[in-house]
Amino acid sequence: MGRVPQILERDKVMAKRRMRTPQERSADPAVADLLQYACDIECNTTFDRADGMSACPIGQESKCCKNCSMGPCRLVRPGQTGVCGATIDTVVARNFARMVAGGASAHSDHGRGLAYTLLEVAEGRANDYAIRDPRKLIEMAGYLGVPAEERSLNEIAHDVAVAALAEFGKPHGELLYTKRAPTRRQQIWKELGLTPRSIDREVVEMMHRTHMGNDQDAEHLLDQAMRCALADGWGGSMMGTDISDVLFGTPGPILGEVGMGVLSEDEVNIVVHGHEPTLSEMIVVATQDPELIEYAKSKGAAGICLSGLCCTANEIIMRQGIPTAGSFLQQELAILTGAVEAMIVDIQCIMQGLAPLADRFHTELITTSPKVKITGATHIEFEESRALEIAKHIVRRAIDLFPKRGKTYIPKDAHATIPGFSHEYINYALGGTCRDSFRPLNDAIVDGRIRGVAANIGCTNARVQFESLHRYLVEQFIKNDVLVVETGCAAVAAQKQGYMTPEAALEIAGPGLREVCEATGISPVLHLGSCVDNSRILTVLSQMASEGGLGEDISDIPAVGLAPEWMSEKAISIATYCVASGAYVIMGIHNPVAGSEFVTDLISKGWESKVGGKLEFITDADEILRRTLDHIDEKRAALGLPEYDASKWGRSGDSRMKELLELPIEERIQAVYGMREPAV
Ligand code: BF8
Repeated sequence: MGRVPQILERDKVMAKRRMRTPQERSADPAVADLLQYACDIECNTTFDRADGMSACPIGQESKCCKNCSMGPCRLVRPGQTGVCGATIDTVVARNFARMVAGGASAHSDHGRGLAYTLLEVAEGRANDYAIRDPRKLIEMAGYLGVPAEERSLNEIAHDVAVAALAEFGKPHGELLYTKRAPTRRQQIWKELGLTPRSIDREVVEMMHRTHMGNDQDAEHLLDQAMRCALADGWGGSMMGTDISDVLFGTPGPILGEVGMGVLSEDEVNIVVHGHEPTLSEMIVVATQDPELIEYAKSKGAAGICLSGLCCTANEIIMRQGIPTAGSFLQQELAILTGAVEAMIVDIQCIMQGLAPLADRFHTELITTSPKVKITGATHIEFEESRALEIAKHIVRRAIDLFPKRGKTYIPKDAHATIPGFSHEYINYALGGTCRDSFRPLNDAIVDGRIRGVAANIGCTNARVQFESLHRYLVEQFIKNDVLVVETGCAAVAAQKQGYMTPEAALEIAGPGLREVCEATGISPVLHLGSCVDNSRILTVLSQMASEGGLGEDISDIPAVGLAPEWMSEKAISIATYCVASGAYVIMGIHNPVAGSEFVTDLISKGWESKVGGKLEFITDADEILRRTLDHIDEKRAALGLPEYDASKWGRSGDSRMKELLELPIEERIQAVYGMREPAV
């Protein structure tokens, strides 16, 4: 056991609280090791701050309203209302709805940024970028009603970008991408008035309706929360994913490495952190520039080592194979290693604690987005028209810091992974070259080799042991023949467990899932990308529904969505759009609507009878597992599928996978996934 972290001078006020040991704070031993090191060198991290300050019990259950200056009102006694008379149900529903609006705005503004980049590329004003997946561009054109025949790629890209931007604020009509949902789902939305009109409109209306003196009916408020979330999932996020694929390539399987051990002892370490691939993709190019590599050598470094954190990491590992240093709660730890010359951040999930921490080391924290400045950080604003020039400037600054590097502490922790399972690649992997199709996946579920699907997504959260829920649940799912798909920080956890390699199938997957993995070469846990790429899960589910054999709607599929360690408003928006799309979603940590029994019931049983999906907050890992498997089995029964029976499978004797696993990993990737298309 490690020592209990020391209480730093400025935290003495917290001294009465028990601080967790590093092992209690993290299920990842390498992270626990770094937390011990943080304690040894007296560095304060998010874990110390979480231990030192309890979550506000009133706010935690949404029993506080601060939407006007007659409050804030704390509704802590039965029947108590706010000064304006707002009931607890209204207050709780409003708070939840505002979380949805916050999350939807973040994802969608990210998508808007990409649409502007596409426009600049089409107009010849961002020449460091190119259209790398023309097929996807033409597919987008189809969804957005843009003519593609006998037109140049730039002409199509221009009109696609303009049409995408119009989806944010068009005065009439409905979001065009909602047509990608199964027909039955579209009907449900239409009947209930939930089809989003335009993205900004739904977010603005949500904020308007939660302003003092407006919508004061919990159910009505939460209907708009669903419409707002749908504008994120089937709008901002989905277009963000598509445009990223158009500009940077649609991902396919690629070899990567994950863990803090990807940081280099003798090279210049540059860590990119945040969400937008526009910046990180240019940093990738700059770090591979021979001139800059020579410059790094002139400063005594062996070269340049680029790695990623959070969703930026997901974006660049699945397209370029750039290693991932870690997820959300590892951002401070990366700096703590003393080995990072520059941490380059753009938007979302960036802790302000990074700035004072960087001050203790030689690390430069560089903000780059016009939307994000952090006091104490260096701001170098990124412009698409000068993308590579700016990226090179930033890399050069990082190199200049290498001679100032002091003592380092990099855990030996790096795990092989094969990310990059886009919708298109899953189609290929499971369908085969001549029959792009989800048929074999559906068949595997129908016959029971695959019991069902779990989409385990979302954040890590300093209030619970780091990755403990992700690690436990994903392992149990695959042991129980549940195929797992992952995005965001959850995906980082599974990669560190080694579950995104086919070896995991042989080692721990249940017998049916193992047969499918053996036959197709996929791993039992598939990496679908960043949080914006949860939209890929929507399109995968839609195609499964329309493929046949699993009902006619997303709500019929034996699948569950989970965010057991969520922390951000984006996670709430994702959960809400998944539920509104028909999915059962389980989130952990705490129930943010616990203040109202009515709202808690409404988003579970109420939403289930309304839209077929439901949202529940459950903290116990075994209960999450039980409910997930029960739901999958109930959906199987409702479809008339055979009862799940593990004893039927696992006698295939297919030795091809074993042979392949003996090959060096690069050769194996070529042999199993050799169809990965090079970037155009
Ligand atoms: O968008 S999973 S901590 S990094 S919010 Fe943030 Fe949560 Fe990570 Fe990506 Ni998503």
